[in-house]
Amino acid sequence: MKELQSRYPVSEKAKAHTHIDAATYDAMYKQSIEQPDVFWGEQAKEFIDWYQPWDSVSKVDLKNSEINWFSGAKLNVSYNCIDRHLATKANDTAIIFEGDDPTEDLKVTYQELHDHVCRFANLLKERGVKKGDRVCIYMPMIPEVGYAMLACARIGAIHSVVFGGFSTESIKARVLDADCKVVITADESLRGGKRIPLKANVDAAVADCPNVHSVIVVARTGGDVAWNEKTDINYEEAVAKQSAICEPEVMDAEDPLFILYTSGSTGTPKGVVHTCGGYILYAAMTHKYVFDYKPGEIYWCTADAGWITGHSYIFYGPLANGATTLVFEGVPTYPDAGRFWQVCEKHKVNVFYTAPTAIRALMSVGDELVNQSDLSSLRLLGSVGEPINPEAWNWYYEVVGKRNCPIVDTWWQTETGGILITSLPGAVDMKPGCAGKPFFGVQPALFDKDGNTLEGENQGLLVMTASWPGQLRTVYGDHNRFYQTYLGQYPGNYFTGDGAKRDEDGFYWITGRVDDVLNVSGHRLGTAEIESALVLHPAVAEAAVVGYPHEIKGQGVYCYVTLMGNAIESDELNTELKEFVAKELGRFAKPDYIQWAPGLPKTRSGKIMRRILRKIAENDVDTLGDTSTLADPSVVENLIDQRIIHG
Ligand code: 6R9
Repeated sequence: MKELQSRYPVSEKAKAHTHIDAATYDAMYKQSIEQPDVFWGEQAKEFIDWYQPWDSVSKVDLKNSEINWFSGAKLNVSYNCIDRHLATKANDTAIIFEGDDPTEDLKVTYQELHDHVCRFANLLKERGVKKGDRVCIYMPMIPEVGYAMLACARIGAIHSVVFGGFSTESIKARVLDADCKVVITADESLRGGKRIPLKANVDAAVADCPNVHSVIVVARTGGDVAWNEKTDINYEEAVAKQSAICEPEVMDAEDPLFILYTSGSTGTPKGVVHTCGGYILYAAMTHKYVFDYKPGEIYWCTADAGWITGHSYIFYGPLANGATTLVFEGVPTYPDAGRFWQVCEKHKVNVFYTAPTAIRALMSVGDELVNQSDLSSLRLLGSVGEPINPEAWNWYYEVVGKRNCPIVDTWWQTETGGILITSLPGAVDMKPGCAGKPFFGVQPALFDKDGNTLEGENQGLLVMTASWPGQLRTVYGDHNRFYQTYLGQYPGNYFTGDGAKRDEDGFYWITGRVDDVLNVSGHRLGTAEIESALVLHPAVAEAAVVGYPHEIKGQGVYCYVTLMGNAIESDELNTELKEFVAKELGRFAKPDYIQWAPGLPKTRSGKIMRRILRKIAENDVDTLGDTSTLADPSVVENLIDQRIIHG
């Protein structure tokens, strides 16, 4: 492998393909900052079809948590993702489905997508779903998850997609928080040849959700499921009776489009709310420019629909642009660790967007499986979810992209709706490990913890000093929490929760979360959530959870557990507690290590000193820092002695 360069200039090939060259980027960025309303007004006309124009482009007051884009304008997101393409693209492929089983695939044209979505929308209406109602979607990665989302958008219902890897408890909490009355699910999902009982998980969840009156069940595997005649609806039978015409509901630009729950540093997950107009504009525009998407190209984002990346860059952004988007049901390692590359060859994928954790895992099995597939269709590679370490970047660039594909390292969040910082492929040089430069209209700044602006080459807390159309508008049911979490810390600014460095060229390098949020295989997990799950177990008195660097997952989960007086430390209990967390939260949250902690290091005021726990978990015990505020220093010595040394 060639030596890693610290900077890769924009290639001639990328320049020849791009919508946005360096000069255009500079000019457009300048206008987007100096005349945001003029800029966004023009973009909104170019990217989106509106039933009625806006009264004002932006009405934003971050200090008072008021964010409005395109007030007064009317549109429908499903119309923008489907109907408007029918005149020219009815027979073009909208969705390529690639099943878990490599022999199973399917193409869905825009006309077929239209008909599926309309039938589904009519079914929802028949079940009494109206504009503004919340619908929970807990589905495998099959085209129907997209139909369900777009059907909600069509009738103005607000979807809340719950990742198919979440457990019963997580579904229940989300259904109750948003008071969803309808749940859309499947009998089972298929991942890596294994069946996961989605319907059974929903059944257990809705047993405690008295307002759920309908559970719509897609038959994915045909597996046996319990059937409740009062609530359960067989999707295939029910949609067959529906008309393939459903007029889109005329929505206000600021009507909610969806809720998506995400982990924070405290309390239960927050229902991030995105609205119709600003979100769809931002998703469409970033999809076109960041991936330099051109009509006819095959685009594949490997995320799950249960995360924001699946929302914005599998469904909404690509479909708004009339793209062909690939929906993959399986996992990167089934039937073998060459699956991603086999799928790229099979469907002649041009743009491939995945996460560093997947890249690291596939890198660890070697180059051979990559080289067995013909990857000559690839034009551009993307990365999202966590910082990509330069070694993984280099492998992605050399072995997967054959030095022929730019890599876009895209930094963004559930809350931002779309990509905020990245290097536009035809305009900005690439630096491995560096997210790059702000997208149009995005104004990053670095603050110290007191909110002073840090100028020039510097490192600090990453904030946004101005709004952009894709920004979240509130936390569902708790506008005050929205303010406290994002806007109140540095009034007038959006606080990201991430730290960053800005280099001499004005490029941003994300250093990771500065709060108690872990990033495990690209999944956001609050340490507080794992702690709350642990203390639900009768043997656990107290728990503290920290992250540590993990070669493949980015971060691993390390727990310190203090048992109840009558409980006894044992390997069996250790395993049981790990399984308990997996059951409460989902398998991806399963702790890597649990260390028994007779006591936890606390300040005299009783605050757990996580800084010390992190050091011990990282096996970096020589520089514990200031320990003078510890109530009982012997606690730390014990934890150091008993620490788990991992590879
Ligand atoms: C899109 C998504 C958001 C958090 C974010 C940051 C981390 C995402 C990144 C990245 C470095 C990147 N993150 N992309 N860190 N470089 N390119 O992942 O949303 O699940 O809400 O996570 O992920 O820490 O704050 P979400």
